Amino acid sequence: MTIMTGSRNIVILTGAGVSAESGIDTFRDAGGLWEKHRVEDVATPEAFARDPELVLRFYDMRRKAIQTKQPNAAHEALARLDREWDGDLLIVTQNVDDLHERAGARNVLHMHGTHLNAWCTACDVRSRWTGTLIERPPCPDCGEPALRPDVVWFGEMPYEMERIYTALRSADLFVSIGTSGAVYPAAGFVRDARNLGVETLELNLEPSQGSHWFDEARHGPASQIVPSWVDELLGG
Ligand code: BJW
Repeated sequence: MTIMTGSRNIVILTGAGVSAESGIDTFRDAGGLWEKHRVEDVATPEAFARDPELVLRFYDMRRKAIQTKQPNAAHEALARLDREWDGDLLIVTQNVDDLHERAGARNVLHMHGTHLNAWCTACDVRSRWTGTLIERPPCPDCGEPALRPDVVWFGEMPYEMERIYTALRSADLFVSIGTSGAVYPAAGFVRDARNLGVETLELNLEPSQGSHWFDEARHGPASQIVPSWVDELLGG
């Protein structure tokens, strides 16, 4: 099946698998983050209220690590598509790293937030943050020691849902890359897209939990299958 030849507006959802070959741990693969840390201990607002030091240490460690990583061929290919595609294109990433941007992509929406922001729970201002939070530094805006990682934990509302659904409503093609399809609402986008009559394509190492919902699925490492799909799309 060859889909997408007539596509003009594209929404791309990315997950941890797109950054795996850059050396950033995924969550649910063997050896992934949720094997080493319990979700309930580090990725809920209740965990942060109960043991802020544990949570801040977990995110400080990951914020430091991502700054040593580099975009891979999948990020580069998506940045090229972002540059050269003449329809609308939105990259909705669940990832909190900045590798799409460092590869040069411009139309990126971080629905689960970003490691490189701190969010002040006192004044609600977000500030770029590359250092640590464990020492409870003052907010650059209001001075209160009330900063938390600007990431979306379980039970919190992902960012910019309206903008995502607006893009899906005018899309011709929805592409899901490197995500297990385990976490909602992102895992539901494929069904939302189908209901809207949008064609759907999965690019993942292996079939995801929702693989059967896609019109087409291609399986393999993102660094290989994403560049070849982008070549196909831009060449066709
Ligand atoms: C490769 C590869 C390679 C590897 N190449 N591929 C019951 C039913 C339905 C929903 C719920 C429910 N109970 C609770 C909920 C809601 C809950 C939820 O979904 N829970 C599930 C566990 C069931 N969701 C929420 O709470 C969300 N909020 C919410 O729903 O608000 C209400 C709402 C209502 C209506 C509309 C809108 C909102 C919030 C979810 C927040 C998720 N946060 C995290 C942490 C972020 C910060 C951090 O990084 O620490 O986000 S959890 C974690 O999972 C992270 C990720 O973004 C997210 C998804 O993970 P991802 O990216 O898919 O990674 P993996 O590891 O799962 O998969 C990697 C994939 O890559 C695999 O398939 C590999 O095969 C593949 N791969 N190497 C290509 N080289």
